[in-house]
Amino acid sequence: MKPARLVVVSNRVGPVRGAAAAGGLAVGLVDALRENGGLWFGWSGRAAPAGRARLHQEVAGGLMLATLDLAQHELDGYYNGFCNSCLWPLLHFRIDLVRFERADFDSYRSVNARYAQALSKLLKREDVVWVHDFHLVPLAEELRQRRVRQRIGFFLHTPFPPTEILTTLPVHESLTRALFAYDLIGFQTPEDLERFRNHVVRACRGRARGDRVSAFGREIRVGAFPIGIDVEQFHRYAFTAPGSREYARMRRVLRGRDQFIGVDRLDYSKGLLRRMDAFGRYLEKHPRSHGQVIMLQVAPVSRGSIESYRDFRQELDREAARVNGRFARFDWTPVHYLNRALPRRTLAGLYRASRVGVVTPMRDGMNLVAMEYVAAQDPADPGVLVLSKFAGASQYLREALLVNPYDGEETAEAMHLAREMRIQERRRRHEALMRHINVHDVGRWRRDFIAALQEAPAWRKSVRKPG
Ligand code: ADQ
Repeated sequence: MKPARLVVVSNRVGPVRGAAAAGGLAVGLVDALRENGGLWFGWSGRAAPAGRARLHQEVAGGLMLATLDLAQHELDGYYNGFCNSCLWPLLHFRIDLVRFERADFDSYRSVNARYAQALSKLLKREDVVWVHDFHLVPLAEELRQRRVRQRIGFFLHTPFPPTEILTTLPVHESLTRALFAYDLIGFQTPEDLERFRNHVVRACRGRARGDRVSAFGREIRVGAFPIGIDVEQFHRYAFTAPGSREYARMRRVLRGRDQFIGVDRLDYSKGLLRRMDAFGRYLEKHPRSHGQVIMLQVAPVSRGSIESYRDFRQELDREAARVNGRFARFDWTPVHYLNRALPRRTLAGLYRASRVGVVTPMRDGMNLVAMEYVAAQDPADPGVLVLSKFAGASQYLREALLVNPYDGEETAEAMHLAREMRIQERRRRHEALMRHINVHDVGRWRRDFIAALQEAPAWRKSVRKPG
């Protein structure tokens, strides 16, 4: 059954027309909206002077877009402050990097209230509302206070941390209570779901039975909905790449060398420092690889205005330079490092031209790069994926070479095994990985979530008191 209208709310809206080029999530959401005649609501991406923050409405590619400007002080408090300097590290188990400021939390609440105020006026009676990610936890609670009774679901793209970590946040109860204003909460993996259930029971005196969780006087539905990629689109790019001039150039540059590839936003959760270190260990242990392999790391700058990100970037520059300084020869530079976003077609070609995909985050909700790398491979001669045990994707992509990214020796050894792996085993693993990626694609993710949201019981003010 299709909802009368789907309303998607996410911090960033669009692009709609260039969604295929932006890739990942944008494609999945645009398709969901197209199927369900939808509205997409969120931040405009612009900072406006205080008091002049406006709501923009437009029709783009057949969809309604409604976006709000944020004032600079809101971007500082809500976005750079509470979202990216407090919640993001906390959700990735990095209490050491968390910077909690009550003023930032107040800003987070007030931006969510402002979003709710604007959105509540746009909603129709039969709408189904799907809210995305940690920027917007209090949105449903704010909407409920404005008498919104439609079904509202929430999907968390990041991991859900253990209760011991979450409860270090002084406002954890306020956030958990806010989650109970949704009708359905979706997580990436059964492990995240289990940690949420455990948190509700241990920290909130709630109850958890199957897909029902109750606390704060409400019972809601929960589930694991693993996100996937748009496989067809990636195949199209990767399978046409070998005929292109750009691809021929990529091969020429390699001159028969084996390429290891990493593609990540420049974020400390992605494990780039330890990956460089592991690559250095690999080179040290396998001198015969010298001159024969290169590591291409593509890492566009992300959240560059936040101090911890700037520090991290400098450290990474140093680490890449250290490996190059130690091993490079006049005719061979082992680490190639690009700080840029690339078009999807180029990315697909680079994946395909790479013998090993190195995806080693310290912690990650899912990780779409791992799936993109596999989907881009030539099934007759596929490359090998080295994947962190701490990415959500490792729960599903069991035939990758799974590593503990904290163990540099183990990661280096996996790089070696990946490069040396015989073709029969590469094919066997690739086939098994593709079975998951084909079945659990982005279309299935959104259809499963929307169906579960529609089946969730309608909002009632107070259901069961936890007993
Ligand atoms: P991210 O942390 O952004 O997403 P990921 O899942 O790897 O991580 O997705 C990144 C996307 O950006 C991929 O589609 C990738 O191709 C693209 N990308 C990265 N570097 C690029 C570059 N240089 N040029 C062009 N494109 C680039 C969050 C969570 C993840 C979760 C996703 C989806 O942190 O855990 O998997 O949402 O839920």
